[in-house]
Amino acid sequence: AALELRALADQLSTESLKKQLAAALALAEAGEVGVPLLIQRLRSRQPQQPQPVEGKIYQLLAQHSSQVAQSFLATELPQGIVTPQSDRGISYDELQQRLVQKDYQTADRLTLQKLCELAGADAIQRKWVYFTEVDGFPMSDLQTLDRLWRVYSEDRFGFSQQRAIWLRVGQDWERLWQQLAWRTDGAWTRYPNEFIWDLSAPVGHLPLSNQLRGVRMMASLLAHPAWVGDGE
Ligand code: UYC
Repeated sequence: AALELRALADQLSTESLKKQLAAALALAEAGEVGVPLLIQRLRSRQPQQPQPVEGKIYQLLAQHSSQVAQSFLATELPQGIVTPQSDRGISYDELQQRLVQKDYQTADRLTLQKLCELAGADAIQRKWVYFTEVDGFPMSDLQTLDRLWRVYSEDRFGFSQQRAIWLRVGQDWERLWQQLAWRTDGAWTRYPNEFIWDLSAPVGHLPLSNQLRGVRMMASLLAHPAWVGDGE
């Protein structure tokens, strides 16, 4: 059994994300004996480059009954595994907490709120972002938002995932909506109940960008220099 645990611990650092995630889950389900191995994986991480498996481990430890797990998180990583960077003094702590809890619906609303904060007082008032405001968004903040979503979603959600699909479909919006399941057979997916608020959603499904006022805001977001060179 000790050997099996060791093999699972090694699997936390293999190439395939799928295998990493499966090992993390198995170690969490192994009970108290798996916890030190999960903690070890977080302690040996590179803090500048948080990985999806580390987000998964953090989520598993956060919901674990183990006292060791709880005190490790509280003393060493109270905020989460992402150190948010903001050029505008914006706090991403609540967003990170919601994502840790997999409360993706609240996280989605907070993300729009953060985009409004990045755009300034007018956008906060109107509660949506005008497309011309997006160009001035700092890379650091957009990358923080994206990193948070990807790390706590098994690498499935986030703007850079939406961008990758958008490029793959030749920047064809109709095909993008289909891929994201934002539109099915010509019918818009209705907010909020028809959207999928868990990891069974297609890659890129979240965060949402309301298309009521056209595609220009999302076009500016997906074309932002923050993503260039990112997995292309
Ligand atoms: N809604 O259909 N959406 C709202 C989406 C459209 C509409 C919010 C996404 C099409 C109205 C969010 C899609 C459309 C309201 C989203 C979608 C439409 C509303 C809340 C698939 C009609 C309420 C936050 C592309 C044909 C009034 C927010 C209002 C809200 C998201 C209607 C997150 C991804 C074109 C009437 N829709 N939205 O942003 O002004 O307001 O909010 O995209």
